[in-house]
Amino acid sequence: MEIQLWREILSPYDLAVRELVVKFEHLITEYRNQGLYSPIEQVTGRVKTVASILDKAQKKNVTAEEVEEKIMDIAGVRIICQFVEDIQKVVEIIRARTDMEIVSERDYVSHMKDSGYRSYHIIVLYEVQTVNGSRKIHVEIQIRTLAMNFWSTIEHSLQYKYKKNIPEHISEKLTNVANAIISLDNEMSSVRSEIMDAQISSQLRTRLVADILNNIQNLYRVTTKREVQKIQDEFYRIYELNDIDQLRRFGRELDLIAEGYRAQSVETEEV
Ligand code: 0O2
Repeated sequence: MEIQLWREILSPYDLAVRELVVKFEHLITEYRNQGLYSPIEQVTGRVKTVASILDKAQKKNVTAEEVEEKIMDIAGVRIICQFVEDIQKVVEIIRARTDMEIVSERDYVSHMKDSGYRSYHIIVLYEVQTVNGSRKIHVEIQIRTLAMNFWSTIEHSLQYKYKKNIPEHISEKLTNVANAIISLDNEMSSVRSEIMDAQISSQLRTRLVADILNNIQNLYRVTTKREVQKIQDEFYRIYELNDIDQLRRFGRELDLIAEGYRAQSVETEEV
């Protein structure tokens, strides 16, 4: 097949990957903006290289004409979670979506591959709009923890280096590491709620401080510099106490002050 033709073939896959990455990243933002824990930590995506498509086609006895129908992971999205429990949550999120249709699911998390590989795979059909009309594209979504991702990234590069014939002593080590990763994920799960609480309060604090600073900045426009300086000094004093409740209280007081100035300016405008 000509290079130009490959470009045309892969273009809708590229669009699908880019749209899906934006959509999943937006979910992270939504969770965090609502002060909630996000089961998704990171999202990446890629379109398989032509070389990798050709290798896979050859391995599976797939002709060039059958590639799009039979190779389901030309478009790939990877969702990384912090904890094993988050994987199921992400699977449920995907099952509930109306913008993608599940074709198949493979649970290599509960059923680890002989290689030691663990990940949850979902193949979906996803519709994209192109200049030639709409197209439904197969996309493989891989969902795994940070630890599983660490293992598979390393193992994948070794597979590449050794052309899938990883020496015995290395594959033994990889199996040991895969088992260590199961223990690591289990250990992390046992302190999941504490970690989630810590992350949520850190996010809340960051948002609270941003809101307070925003309010202080706006006050510069409506009151005297001296007055704002006093508020700012009070903010620094409370900030150093490292007490989220005091910070919250200060934020609320500042909201009331800002609200008061807003009301005053509306009255002035009306007069
Ligand atoms: P790449 O380079 O990541 O794109 P099958 O349907 O069983 O005939 P298929 O389509 O390979 O075969 O399905 P499978 O086994 O679910 O694997 C799909 C993808 O999962 C692979 O794509 C890898 O990305 C990943 N994967 C599966 N097994 C392993 C493994 O043992 N180690 C690592 N590191 N990744 C794995 P590709 O096309 O093989 O590779």
